[in-house]
Amino acid sequence: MSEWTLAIDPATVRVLISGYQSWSEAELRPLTDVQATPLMQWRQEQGHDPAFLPSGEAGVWRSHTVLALVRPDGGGWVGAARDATNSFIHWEARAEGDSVDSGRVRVSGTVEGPAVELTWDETGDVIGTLERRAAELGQTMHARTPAPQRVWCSWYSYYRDVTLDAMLENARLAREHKLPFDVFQLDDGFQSDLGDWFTASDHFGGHARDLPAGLKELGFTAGLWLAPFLASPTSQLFKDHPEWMLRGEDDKPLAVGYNWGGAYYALDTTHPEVLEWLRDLAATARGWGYPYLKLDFLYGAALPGVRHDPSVGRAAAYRNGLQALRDGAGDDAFLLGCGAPLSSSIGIVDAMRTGPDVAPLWDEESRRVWLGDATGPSARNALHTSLSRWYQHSWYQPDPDVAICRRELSLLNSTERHAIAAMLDVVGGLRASSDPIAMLDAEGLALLRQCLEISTPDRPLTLTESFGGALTHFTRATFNLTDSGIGDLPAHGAKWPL
Ligand code: 9PG
Repeated sequence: MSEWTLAIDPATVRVLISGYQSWSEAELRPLTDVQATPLMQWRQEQGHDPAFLPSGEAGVWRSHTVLALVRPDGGGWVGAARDATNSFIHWEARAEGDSVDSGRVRVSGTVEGPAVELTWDETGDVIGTLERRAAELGQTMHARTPAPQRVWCSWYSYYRDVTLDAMLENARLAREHKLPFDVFQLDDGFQSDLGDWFTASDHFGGHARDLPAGLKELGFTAGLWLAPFLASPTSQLFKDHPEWMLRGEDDKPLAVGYNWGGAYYALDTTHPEVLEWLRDLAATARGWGYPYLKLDFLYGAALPGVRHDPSVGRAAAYRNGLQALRDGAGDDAFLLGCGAPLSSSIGIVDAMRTGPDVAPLWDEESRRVWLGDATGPSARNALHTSLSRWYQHSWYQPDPDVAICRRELSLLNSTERHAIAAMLDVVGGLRASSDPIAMLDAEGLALLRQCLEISTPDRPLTLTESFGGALTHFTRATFNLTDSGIGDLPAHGAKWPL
């Protein structure tokens, strides 16, 4: 463990943190605030690293891979790591004392896995130093940052009820309206069970391999969602290979989350047969005609547990599993990580979800505030976290999730839809939409076209001011994530362009 003590009044310091995986919060907050941690244990392992949870304490902030502390003059300190290939890096900043005379901040950096060098810079320019250290990490890990894709994704309007016909109908309409999508991506719902990717669900109306040819004819690349490290207890995969599962101390398969109506398990990626199966899965999807894969719930392979090969640490186990998928899909496949340990994926994925899911509603306050869980789907949570990870564009193409341009099937108002569009421009990564094209009127289509315009990532103007606990002041837009208007900025709104 490396430690530093800063002689500074904690009440004057802001902290910028990045949570463990795609859905975990990233925030810019006064150091003396409370870092929320989910009240329910199952939300801890599904949204965070259970081995290094958000503290839940006032004045104690935990962050993964990088951490920054900001003084009122915009200078401060940046902690980072030289490498995250096979290690997890845990940062903690702790406020002690509360006055100019006795106040100090203690910072620690701990590496789980093979030793890596940590950097700790005092700087007059936190923004620039964090960008530089992030870029160096990206270079060391051979980050892939291909051109951002413009993706239509089935999830946020069809959810698990997606059908082959709905995919083709939306692609046909997109072509008719000359919407500039590159990829049509089929999400969760086509498969018969979690882990049984090769057999179709009853309602899908076909097989996943039936889709790519039709999309190609319409001028689109086919994309497919997989949660390749997961298996449900009802799946054939689990029945055939119980010995492939990550286990708990009790030697039983470990429940790694609750979704799809119950608990699910994860594959043990230190098992050579599992790696072979993963290579085969990705190669098969590629063979069906999907050069674009959204690889979801990847955190499952990295959870603490009992593994076939106990000499492999969990960061390395995760990375080996991800590499097997890359090997199977081919070097020229486009891989989007999701629900994934972030820095551990650099150099293997092309793009990465950098926040929780967008939803057609602004905020779910009861879950976020009362259950301490801001990893749930909402426009507010997605903006909050993706904006606070702006510097990660040197690790992969950031994917801040979909725009929502429709008015039907949505509780978002036009101010909130505009704020999502502004966020997509500022983040400057992947563009995605899930709106049924038939639901878009002229205004909706115009907003969608705007959201599909590729831009370069923007930079923050300042870290010493923020509206709503996230990084909100950029050179191209200012965001108000609070529930009240601030000057001429409406609640849940963005001033964009500035
Ligand atoms: C498909 C979806 C979409 C979406 C992904 C992911 O913690 N959770 O319970 C949780 C459930 C679903 C979820 C994220 C978190 O959404 O982000 O885009 O692909 O899976 O099931």
